[in-house]
Amino acid sequence: MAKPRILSGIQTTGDMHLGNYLGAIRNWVELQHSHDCFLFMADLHAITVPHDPKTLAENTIKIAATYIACGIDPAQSTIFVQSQLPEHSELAWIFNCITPLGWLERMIQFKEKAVKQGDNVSVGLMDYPVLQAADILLYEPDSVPVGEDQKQHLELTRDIAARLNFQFGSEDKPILKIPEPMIRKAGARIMSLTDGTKKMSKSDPSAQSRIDLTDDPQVIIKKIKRAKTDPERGLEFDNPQRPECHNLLGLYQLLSNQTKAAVAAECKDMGWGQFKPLLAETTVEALRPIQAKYQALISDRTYLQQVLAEGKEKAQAVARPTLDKVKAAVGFYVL
Ligand code: AQP
Repeated sequence: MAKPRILSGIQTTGDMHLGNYLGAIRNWVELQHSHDCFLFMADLHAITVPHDPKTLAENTIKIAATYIACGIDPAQSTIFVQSQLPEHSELAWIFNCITPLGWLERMIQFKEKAVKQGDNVSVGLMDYPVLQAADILLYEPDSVPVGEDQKQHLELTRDIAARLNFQFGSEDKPILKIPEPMIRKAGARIMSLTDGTKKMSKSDPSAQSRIDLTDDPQVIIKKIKRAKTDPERGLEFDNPQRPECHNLLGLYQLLSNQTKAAVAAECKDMGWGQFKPLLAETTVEALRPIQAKYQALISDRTYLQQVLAEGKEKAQAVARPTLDKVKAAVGFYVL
């Protein structure tokens, strides 16, 4: 029996951090044994905010290398670059023409990101979730791994698919398959090292706010040493007055592969002076094998090119027929 299919991606907006790893990639590594995974670099999404053309391609190849270094196996999973498949933009255009503007105006992520752009908000930023709907629906996945922040976008994807099916299909013969959300395990939302209420993010202007997967041990130790804490003694999860404490304990739990209860018991009497070196060492050791593999991969451009070329071919073999099906249903002239 065919494995259920999932699809996910990461924007090529900068270097990958612990949040991307613990919140996304590490789950995909596990899922690839039981699922047929389509994993891509979202470079079309990366240009919805101002970007540097000198780093876009390099960010793309670095993310591909990171996926593999973290354990994504190109022989099992399909790794590809979004912009290399015109099917994504083409389906997004068709979706643009059936999506009511009001649906997009309600998107929380748009409102949050638009504030940061001031007068320079692009149409692309508003259209971000429509492109995301195209990314997903082209591959007819059974489910889509989503964090809390992406739930609203997946709902929109489902609404767009249902609208297309309703307008151009029939009840017994839907055009697009409507995917289910795959809600991520709790505790995988990693927060900034400088503010425990803000998510760790590639685009945060402060490098101190995140640990990049390629940070060397000395940098990791320094960042953890400087991480924001509080004056209390004894460490605990789930105290809303202590978001940084919750976040750093959560990082330790995930990186040391322990249960929450075990970490709570181990750290309940610790002070920061004892805990921070422990977290730093655990982080350095957890990232060591990933970093070694990454360094080997990033200097082997021929191999990475080959993975991406094969990924493109495998992705297109699924995406093209879906797009053709939609174009035929919408009524385009077919040669
Ligand atoms: N802090 C985080 N904790 C847990 N998961 C996270 N992800 C990102 N940050 C965290 C997950 O990583 C995947 C890819 O995210 P993305 O790069 O496409 O977009 P994002 O969520 O907007 O990530 P960033 O780092 O904050 O990027 P910028 O700064 O460019 O917007 C997603 O599965 C996401 O949930």
